[in-house]
Amino acid sequence: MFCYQCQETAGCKGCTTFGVCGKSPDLARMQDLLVYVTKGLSAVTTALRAQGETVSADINHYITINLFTTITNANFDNEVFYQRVFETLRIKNKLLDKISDKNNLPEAALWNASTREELDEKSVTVGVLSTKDEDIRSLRELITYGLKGLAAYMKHANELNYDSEEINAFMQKALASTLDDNLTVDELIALTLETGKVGVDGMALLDSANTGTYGNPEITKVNIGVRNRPGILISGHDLRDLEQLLEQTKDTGIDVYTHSEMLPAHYYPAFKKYDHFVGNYGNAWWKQKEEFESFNGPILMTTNCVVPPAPSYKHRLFTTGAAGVPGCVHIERDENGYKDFSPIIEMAKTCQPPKEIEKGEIIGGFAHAQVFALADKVVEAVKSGAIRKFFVMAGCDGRQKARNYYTEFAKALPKDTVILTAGCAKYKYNKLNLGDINGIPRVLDAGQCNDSYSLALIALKLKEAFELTDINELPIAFNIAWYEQKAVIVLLSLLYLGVKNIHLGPTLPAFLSPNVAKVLVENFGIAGIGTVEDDIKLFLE
Ligand code: FS2
Ligand code: SF4
Repeated sequence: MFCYQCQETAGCKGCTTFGVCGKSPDLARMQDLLVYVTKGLSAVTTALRAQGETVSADINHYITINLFTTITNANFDNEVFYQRVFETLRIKNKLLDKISDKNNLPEAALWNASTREELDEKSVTVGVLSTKDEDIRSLRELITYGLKGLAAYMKHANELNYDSEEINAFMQKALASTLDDNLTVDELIALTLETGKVGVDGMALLDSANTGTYGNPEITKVNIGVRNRPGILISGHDLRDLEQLLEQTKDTGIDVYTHSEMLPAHYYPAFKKYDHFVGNYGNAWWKQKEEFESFNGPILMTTNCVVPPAPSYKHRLFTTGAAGVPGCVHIERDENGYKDFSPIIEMAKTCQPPKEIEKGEIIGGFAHAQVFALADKVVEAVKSGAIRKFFVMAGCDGRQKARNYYTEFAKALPKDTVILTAGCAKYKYNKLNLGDINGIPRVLDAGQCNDSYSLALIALKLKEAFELTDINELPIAFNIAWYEQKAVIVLLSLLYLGVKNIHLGPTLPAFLSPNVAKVLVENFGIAGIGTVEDDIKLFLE
């Protein structure tokens, strides 16, 4: 196996014997094969569009979920990948009949198989290292990982009946382009930036889906303690799953708690009507082994990040959507999107209430509409000097010790600075009680990682308020933590919006070849992190 798609890749180079995340070599090669056949299918759909034909929403969605299942910590069930490869080939073979000229199609579009042995054999030949040129490989993977992140966001929007033919068509064209040996480094760099542009469109679509369905997030205090009734813990990013779970648990005597990236659900007006939606339990994804143990009740994982569960609570772990763990019950949607969560509810009734691990409240809900409502106050605080600088510290959390940098950085920031956050990165500093500036909390949480879009809108709004021509003239610094591929699409989107000098840590992606890294450094001022002391000095200069 060879995988270097996430920040925790072994030795900052690549996982070659077993994934640090728990991905086995067999799973890795089948994920590689699913990406390969999905690119092949995308080449076929792209050719069909060029012939003037339409591609159905079902096929677009199938491609989206294929990519999503290969994201770090989403799906550990190898059987799912065999099935998805077979189904992808079936869909593609049907479409191939409609192509008038097959001569220009890549090998991945024409390859076919009917037995598991054939899949096994092929899977070891189509991985990352099958692209020999280091720079081409780096750019192909950068684009592919950005598209995986975008696929995750599209899937959530699709669940709420929001979709975009332009985004789907671009994603498939870009996937097909990563198979094209005629593309030069410069052309692939241009495609990388275009991926960032469509990334903005994708995040905007999901923002419309979430806020159009559940209202605009508003300032909210979220309880982090527990009650004395049995509970269900829901994690991941899918708000439609949460809505269905809340509906189905009404009046059952069961409470519902969020974990990790589901915390921002509390900020949406639509979920406030549920008395049994009690609070947030625990921290970021990587602490789930201890926290799922002490929660005592069933846990529903709607997306990544899943940590392969310990035997002690594995029977209590359920998955849905793109998430999967062999041996755990997976709950499928029916053709109308309905999910029957009764096995989870029945189990919860037999469980002890959660063990309390903390008490108190945290505050959040500072997505674009809420911050725009406070814009006068914020602009005034900047003009008067009460706020000297904003620090965008969005992104991901992870298990590496080096990430304590972000806690120390937040603690060391001067009291006239404000942190803008989104994603699970927030857990490094959202319980530090950093105080407020004239009533504006010093940590403003916009929401999930996709709500980094809100942070970009807030920056653009400030640019307008201060009548600046360049976003980089604002008193905003970007010190972003990344882990998996959704952070890659967020990064590419920020680059597309013209944000310069982003610091990215705790380490730069292993998939950036020295030449590609050089392009990012020279054109965008991308940099890694140093010591807390040096970085604060640098940022405040
Ligand atoms: Fe955290 Fe994991 Fe949000 Fe990532 S829970 S690293 O999926 O997408 O952020
Ligand atoms: Fe390694 Fe990350 Fe790939 Fe898992 S996803 S195998 S940890 S690089």
